Amino acid sequence: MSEPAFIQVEKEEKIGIIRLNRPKQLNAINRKMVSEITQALEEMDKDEDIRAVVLTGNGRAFAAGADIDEMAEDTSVSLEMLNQFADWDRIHCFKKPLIGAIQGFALGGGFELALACDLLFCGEDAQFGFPEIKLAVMPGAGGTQKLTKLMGRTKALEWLWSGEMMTCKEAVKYGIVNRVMPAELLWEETIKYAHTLADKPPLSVRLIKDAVNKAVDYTLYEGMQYERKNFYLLFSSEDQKEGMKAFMEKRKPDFKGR
Ligand code: CO8
Repeated sequence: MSEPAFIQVEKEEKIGIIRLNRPKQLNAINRKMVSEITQALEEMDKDEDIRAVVLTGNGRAFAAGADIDEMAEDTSVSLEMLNQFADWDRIHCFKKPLIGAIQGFALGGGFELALACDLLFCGEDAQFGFPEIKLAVMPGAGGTQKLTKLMGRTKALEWLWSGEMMTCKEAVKYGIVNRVMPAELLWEETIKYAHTLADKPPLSVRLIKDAVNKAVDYTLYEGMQYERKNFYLLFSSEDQKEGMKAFMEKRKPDFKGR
């Protein structure tokens, strides 16, 4: 990947790190930034050493939304021709665990990017919301769909129509956020958690994510059939033999991701 302009990409042992890096604009998400995130994720998906990825923002916000300056002159036709959501869709194809470490604002497209993560850890200063209605638009990268699936139709409508920000405590109550902690502990705790996940057998981690994602859209019957296929699949891995052998030999397993 050539040097990205709007994100920073790092690797810490088995953890990939992506930092949104437009702090002066509160990490407002422009199109180039989305394609940089997508490209970084795709490279990390292929990197066998990386077992989990943490996504965060530099400065006082995670991301205050899509870049309003960039969108202001768009038309329906220009948006259709740009097909910018193809990049957003690719974020959802990422197979490894993606953990969001959220500080400050996660608004509009920034909230949608947070909702594209598998787990969200946030500092006590985090605030989430969809202020699009104040700009006479609406969420476009999955916000209406994901919020509704998380909190139910009536609550989602209330938040989306008001455009107000919810606190991290409200976000926990609605099942949006996994953990809230003092802002100064956010990074340390998120990385610590990512390392524990990185030590788990990677194929199990991956196929569990795959099956859980199906639960959102499939009927219970379809989901259970799908789960079964993934369950069988794991029995052709070396890690399954190693995991069960190590249990019987009363030793720590050594998982290779094969
Ligand atoms: N776009 C562009 N610039 C922004 C954005 C943004 N979304 N948010 C903040 N900035 C800029 C400000 O313009 C300001 O720049 P400057 O210093 O040059 O004036 C700088 O960041 C700092 O912001 P503020 O001075 O406003 O900081 P405050 O602490 O006073 O306020 C707020 C913080 C409340 C977050 C305020 O900045 C704000 O309301 N921002 C806009 C929030 C918003 O409306 N977000 C939704 C945008 S629309 C959207 O996300 C649609 C998504 C559709 C799908 C994705 C498609 C790509």
